[in-house]
Amino acid sequence: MTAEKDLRAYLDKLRKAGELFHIDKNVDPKTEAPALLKMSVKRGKALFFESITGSSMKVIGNTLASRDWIEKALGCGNQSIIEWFSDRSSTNLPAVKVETAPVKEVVESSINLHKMPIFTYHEEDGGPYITGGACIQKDPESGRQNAGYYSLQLKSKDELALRMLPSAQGFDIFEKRINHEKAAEMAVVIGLHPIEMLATAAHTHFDEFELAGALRGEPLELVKCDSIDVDVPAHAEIILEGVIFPDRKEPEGPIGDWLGYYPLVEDRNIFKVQHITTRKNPIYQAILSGSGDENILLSIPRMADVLKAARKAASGVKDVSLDPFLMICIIQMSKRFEGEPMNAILAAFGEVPFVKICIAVDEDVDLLNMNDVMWAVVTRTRLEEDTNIIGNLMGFSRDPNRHYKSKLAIDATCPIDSKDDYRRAQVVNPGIDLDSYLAD
Ligand SMILES: Cc1cc2nc3c(=O)[nH]c(=O)nc-3n(C[C@H](O)[C@H](O)[C@H](O)COP(=O)(O)O)c2cc1C
Ligand SMILES: [Mn+2]
Repeated sequence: MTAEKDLRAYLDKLRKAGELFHIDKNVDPKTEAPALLKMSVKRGKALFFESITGSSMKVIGNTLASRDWIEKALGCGNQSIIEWFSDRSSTNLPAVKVETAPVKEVVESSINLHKMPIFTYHEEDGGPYITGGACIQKDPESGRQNAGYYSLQLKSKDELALRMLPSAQGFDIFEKRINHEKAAEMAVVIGLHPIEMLATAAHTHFDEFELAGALRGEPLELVKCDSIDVDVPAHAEIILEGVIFPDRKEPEGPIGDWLGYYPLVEDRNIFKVQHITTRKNPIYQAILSGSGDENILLSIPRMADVLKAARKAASGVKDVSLDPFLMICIIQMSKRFEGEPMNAILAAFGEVPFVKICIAVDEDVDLLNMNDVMWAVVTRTRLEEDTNIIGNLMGFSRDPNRHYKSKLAIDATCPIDSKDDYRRAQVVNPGIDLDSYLAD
């Protein structure tokens, strides 16, 4: 099954499945929209805003809604989305260029970002932020494109402060362009289908849109920007074309993040928008930190990476789960040798810098249920023998303890030689149908 081409067709599917809330009323982008979005996240639904004060664009938030839904929507069949992502991402499929594209339907006659529905998400945020913009640049040496999500803080009608951290591949490309004395051209793409969203968030060393093609099972269609040498998805909703100033920086931040804190305000390069094209009646995409969107974008590509790495490091790895908001990774395995769980855990730390705690569990533990995982930790871990604190690894820059670079590894699997002592007590006939016994 191939996925639909664009965000609109995906939203129709969400709507038909009853997974999309719709608000017709006019809503304020600071005092109402983010809080409403947060409510919809709690209920696991996407939220469509028909009317935002000060803008004629419509907005979609919590696009990816929930893992269950996205697994169904992308047609992963009987595979988990992690296995699906892991299998498909092992090859890449180059994009095809097209001459005409829906995203060129409208060319904005003047640049005024204040007319876009850019939300201010948290009480102490430094200003409105574009959080759902896939930022695309071309490597001047290889000619390959790179995409990543970097938040952009609105500074004026045509300028944004670019929160592109030095750890991003995009930052290297920006520096290379400057060193080659090329303009640091960049396109910001808003309004993508979930497949392109997942590819953009993935940590890959080749072109993210080739990964998108592999995930889709057919090449992605790209169209050339009008004012810069960058190619963008033809079926996106909005394209901001522009240039990053190499030598002009302004304070950026704070913006409340997915760990629930405000990171430090820092000076960042300014991105100047010089050209805007959109589809007719464009749909802007808002990503709230800590939302289902962020959870899925930060976890699914990374879980696929951990699955591959852990399977190389140890035998019997069945599944992994990753909660980015808790910085915890769980590896479920059927170990053959003592020590294998620690090898798998070290592989996970190597793959994902934001994992701070990694726990290995046996196959009889439900890795999506944190209570079950903690049950395994308290009943199966001999704390002195089965845990390691590993120091001096690369930490995570958004951890409020920025200088704290240690990680906790917990082997919560049963010792092989006394496995029988750890068998779970189970009621007889656990799948019995209670309803059929209840009085009417
Ligand atoms: C919603 C969302 C917002 C993000 N915001 C930022 C950000 O502001 N700055 C940043 O450097 N990375 C941010 N990231 C992480 C990067 O997008 C991610 O690391 C990506 O792989 C970077 O791609 P690159 O290494 O190809 O540049 C964000 C990720 C998501 C899903
Ligand atoms: Mn990249």
